[in-house]
Amino acid sequence: MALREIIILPDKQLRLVSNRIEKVTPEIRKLADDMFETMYDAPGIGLAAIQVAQPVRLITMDLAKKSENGETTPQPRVFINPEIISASEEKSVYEEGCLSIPEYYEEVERPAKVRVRFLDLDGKLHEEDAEGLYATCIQHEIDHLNGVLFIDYLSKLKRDRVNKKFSKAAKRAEE
Ligand code: GNR
Ligand code: NI
Repeated sequence: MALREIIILPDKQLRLVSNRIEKVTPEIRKLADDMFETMYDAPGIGLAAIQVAQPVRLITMDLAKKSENGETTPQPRVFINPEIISASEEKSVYEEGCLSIPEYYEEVERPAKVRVRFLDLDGKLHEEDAEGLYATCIQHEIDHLNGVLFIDYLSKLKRDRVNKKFSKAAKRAEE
């Protein structure tokens, strides 16, 4: 396993739409392994492949330490080509953060429950109902696969402020 570098705002790769995975190759397995190591090291509860600059529809997640009582508690797991196939009218608000937007947290409203379809590393198809933190996290990660960031749901004022802060930091780092 190896740590990979997490790309940070304003890296334009974060806006790419990632490609579907046609076949689980040894390269994809290695990527998933490295993503787990990178995610635990960060630490984070989820990671999309584009965050380590790989534009493929692959997500790692481990909510074990974060789940609240009574919530679905998925084990460390991999989602390949995940899709939201239905979402509740009911919404919930969660304070989100993103490893590609370090140390910035804001409340985001999303559907409270979603049904998600995905493949595992054995190419086996799964369908699951997600709620609570699991629902929030899988929506946040699938957004990454579509080039969407949680700041896109905030007011223009807040988003502009964040973008400006990270653009300035990137410019300073150049010098
Ligand atoms: O580690 C993470 N925590 C988190 C908290 C609330 C909502 C979503 C997340 S995902 C984030 C890691 C990350 O950036 N994944 O893309
Ligand atoms: Ni994120």
